[in-house]
Formats: sequence, structure tokens, C-alpha cells
Amino acid sequence: MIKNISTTPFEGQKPGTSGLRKKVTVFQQPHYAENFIQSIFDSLQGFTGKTLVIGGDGRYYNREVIQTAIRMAAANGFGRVLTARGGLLSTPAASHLIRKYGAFGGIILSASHNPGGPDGDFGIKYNAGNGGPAPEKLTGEFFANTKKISSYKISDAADCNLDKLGASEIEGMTVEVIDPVSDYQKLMETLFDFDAIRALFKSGFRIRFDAMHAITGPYGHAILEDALGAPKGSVVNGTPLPDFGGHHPDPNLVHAKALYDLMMSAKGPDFGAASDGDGDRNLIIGKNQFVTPSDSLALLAANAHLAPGYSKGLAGVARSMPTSCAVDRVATKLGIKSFETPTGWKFFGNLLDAGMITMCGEESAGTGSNHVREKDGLWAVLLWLNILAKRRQSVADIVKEHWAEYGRNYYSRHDYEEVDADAANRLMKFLRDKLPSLKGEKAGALAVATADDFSYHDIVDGSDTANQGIRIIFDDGSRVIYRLSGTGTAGATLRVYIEKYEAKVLGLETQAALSDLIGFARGLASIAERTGRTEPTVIT
Ligand code: VG1
Ligand code: CO
Repeated sequence: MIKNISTTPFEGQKPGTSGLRKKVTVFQQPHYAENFIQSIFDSLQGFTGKTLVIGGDGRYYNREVIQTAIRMAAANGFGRVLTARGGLLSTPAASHLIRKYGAFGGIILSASHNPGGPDGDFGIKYNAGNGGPAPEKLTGEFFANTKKISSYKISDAADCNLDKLGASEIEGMTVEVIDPVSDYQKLMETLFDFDAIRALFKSGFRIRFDAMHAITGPYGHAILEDALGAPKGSVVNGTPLPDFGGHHPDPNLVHAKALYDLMMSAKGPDFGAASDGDGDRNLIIGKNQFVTPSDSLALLAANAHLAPGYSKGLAGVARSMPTSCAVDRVATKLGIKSFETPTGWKFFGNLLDAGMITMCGEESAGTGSNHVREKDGLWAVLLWLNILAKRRQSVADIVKEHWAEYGRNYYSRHDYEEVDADAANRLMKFLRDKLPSLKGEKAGALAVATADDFSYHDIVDGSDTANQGIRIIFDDGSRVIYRLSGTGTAGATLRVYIEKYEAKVLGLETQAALSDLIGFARGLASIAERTGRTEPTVIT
């Protein structure tokens, strides 16, 4: 039976953020998840009888909310829910299912790289029919609806069995449980030369893929080990756990330190990679060679033609504003356009849909292409493997050759996590007010050429997005960027991005190469005085 439950308004997903992310305990409040899901449905039109994809990254509270979402989809008139065994779907796999099966949209339950478990984070996001994150116009409506919601519709049907493949029915709506990996694997087979990668592993090439007890475990086992012949055990932490084994499923040098240490040791394999909670991020480390995500994007763009899916070349590329400009140099050489967008995958969607770009990425370990409308961790790993299988050189040699050809964009991000939100906002306001007087300021031998608060005009839909980060550009193209995170769940996180281009001096240690700019960035914003922090929490 379908029920109308009366409820009270709340403040849901802030417009412009990718989903609603809060502590599990917040989501466990009565009606909380229901309110948000109904606010999403109330913003959509014309979905009666249509398909909704529902899945999540397996974190704590996933199963409960999937059952709730299914009951609510039925009560709201969807014709079919498509989900996967255990309700488990990586974000890129969900994006693919939406596209492949022509779904109206999808609900993805994840807080991405944020920790999980009863005291961890939970999240709900909506992806539209193109498979991509809801555009700003829609997230604005979700937010408005959360503030005026008065009731939600839900069926009182029993839980669906998510562990058995096949179809069942509730309130006349079909619920279909499919294998989470097989459609995604088929897509990867169309893009990459599986035979060449198989031959690479046969030749003795070794990989370690750290799934961080998150969603990519089953995908890694099936594709890397079973299909491509990497030895069993190549995929570690491959069983998704509700609390990610107590770890933080963020594939960076802090949270994937064990992988990093192994890759820097004599007994390390040839190639190391990791992915995050929901499977959209990637970390790439060669033997004795860490690859920054910004460099990885540039390298993948420069070598993409070696993979069958990209053999005809790239239409264009895009990077988020704080991402290093390394990929721009590749684009220039290839004679294609490089677009600069605000942080967040949704800004790539229109460019991908319009066929203006084929590949895109962010400094935060996100890379992807037009095969789906999300960043895709395992895809990046497979593209790297395809390139390695064709070039038969080490990661370190490929990286060094790339720098020799294009020069090196030294790059680092300094995060100050969980700082006082008011202090962080005051710091940003101070910088904003200071912008007009920054020209000519010195950082070592460099002088500020331009400074602005980044804004973006979307040439596809004509929309404008302002206040996307303080951007200070020096006379040699070096950059210092400040922005506040939109994904944290406690206090504010200040991100400072530092970049310096060197055409010839290629072998410096990153922090040393950036030291003048780091000193400038800290001094200009009085970070220590304003936040009480003399050092960042995380340096990547
Ligand atoms: C962070 C990253 C951003 C990424 C976003 C979502 O956002 O910086 O590049 O798109 O996370 O990634 P912020 O606002 O905290 O800087 V994920 O893996 O959470 O889907
Ligand atoms: Co993610």
C-alpha cells in the first residue's frame, strides 16, 4: 500500500554541491533520507513508468536507504528500478547503466572518499538521464524543495531481495537486480586492447590495485585478475566493507601510504593503483615514480590514441581550474582545445554531451572520458595499462619522456581540514577584497600578473557560475589558488593549490620546487594566524 507521510522541511543539499553529504547519524534521523529523496522526485518531471537506477558504494546504511529509495520510487510512479547485486554499484558503473538502459536518472548512495561506518559519512546524489551529476539548476530545485517539503510518498511493501539476480515487483513497479560488473566490463572491452594487456601480464608485468575495501574490489577482481590475467592477489582490500575496514577510502599519498611505500621499495610491482569509496577516483604510482593526477591527465591525453576507443584522437580536453596546466600543453601540441571549468564533474557534462571534449580530469585524482558522465577510477587504470602494454616502457620512463617533451608542471595541493568555518570564510573574503591590489606582488623571483575570483561561462547552455576560487597567476604562468571544499561534513576545508612550470629543470623535489610560492600563499592569506594551523593536514 502507498502511504503519504507528513513531514517537516529541512535544509538539504546546497545548490551546486554534488549530492547531500552528512554524518550517518544525521541520515538516521526519522524521515531525513525520505525527505531528501522526495525533494529530488518533486524536482523531476515526466518519470512515470520510466526506469530509475539505484545503487551505492556499500558503505554503512546503504542497504537501508536503497530499500527506502525503492519503496519511494514505486510510490512515486517509476516503472522500473534497476539495481545490482547487494545494491552495489560504483559511480561510473551507475552512470553507464543510466546511459545504456536509457534510464530517466539514477540515485547513487555514497559519500565518495569520505570515511564510512556508523560514525562516518553517508550521502545521496542524483544523476540525470545523460548519466552525469545533476546540473546546478536541478540541485537548486532540490534545495528549494527540502525547505518546503510537507509529505513524502512511500510503499509499505516488504524489503526486496537484493542478493538474488532477477526481477520482482512492488506496487506494479519492476525491481531488477543485475550483476554489477558485467555491463561495465563489456564497455571497458570496447575501449581497451584486452589482448595487449593480457600479453603484458603474461610477460611478467605486475600490478597492485588497492580497492581500499570500497566499491572497486569486485570490478578489480573480475577485470584485472579474471579477464586480464593479473595474478590472484593483485587486487588487495577487494571486499567492500561497510566501514572500509576503518580506513579512509581516499586514494592519496596519506591514505594509500602502504601502497606508496611498496611502490617505492625494491620489492614493489611495476604498477600501483588505488580507487576511492565509490570508484570514481584513481591514484597512479609506478615503480619509484608517483604520478600526480594532473600529470596523469596530461599523459593519458598524449597517449590515448594507443587505446582502440581513442584511436581516432580526442575532440578536445578539459580540466578543472585548480588542475595543473600540463594537459593544456598536450592539447596545444595535438591541435585541440583545452577547456577550463570549475571544480566538480558536472561542469564537464555539457562539453562531453556536445562532443566538444573526449577526455577530462581534476587534480583530485579524477580522470574520465565520454564513455560515461562521471570520472572513472578503473577506466584510468585500464587506459594506463593499455598504454604500458603498447609502449613497453616503465611508468618512470614514460613520465620522464613526457616532461622532457613538454616541460614539468610542479604541482601540490595543501589542505587545511576542519578549520573554523567563519575563519575560513573571512580568509576568502580578505583575499577577494585584496584581488585588485595583488598585481606586481613578489614570490621569490616571480611577480603576480593577474588575480581574480574564477568564474565560468558554459558555452553549451549559456549559464554562468561565479566565485569558484581565488586564482593568482604569476608572470611565468605559475599559479596559487585558494578555494573552500564543498564536500566536507565538519567545519571548513581550505584548499591551496600551488603550481610552477619548469621547461628544463625536471628533477626537483616537488615541495622544494614550490617553496617560494608556498611561502607566498601562506603569508598572503595569513593562514597560520587565521586558522591556527602552521602546517596543512594533508599535502598531495
Ligand atoms: C572534491 C574535489 C573535487 C571533486 C569532488 C568530488 O571537491 O576537490 O575535484 O570533484 O571532491 O569528488 P571539494 O569541493 O571538496 O574540493 V568525489 O570522488 O567526492 O565524487
Ligand atoms: Co568519489
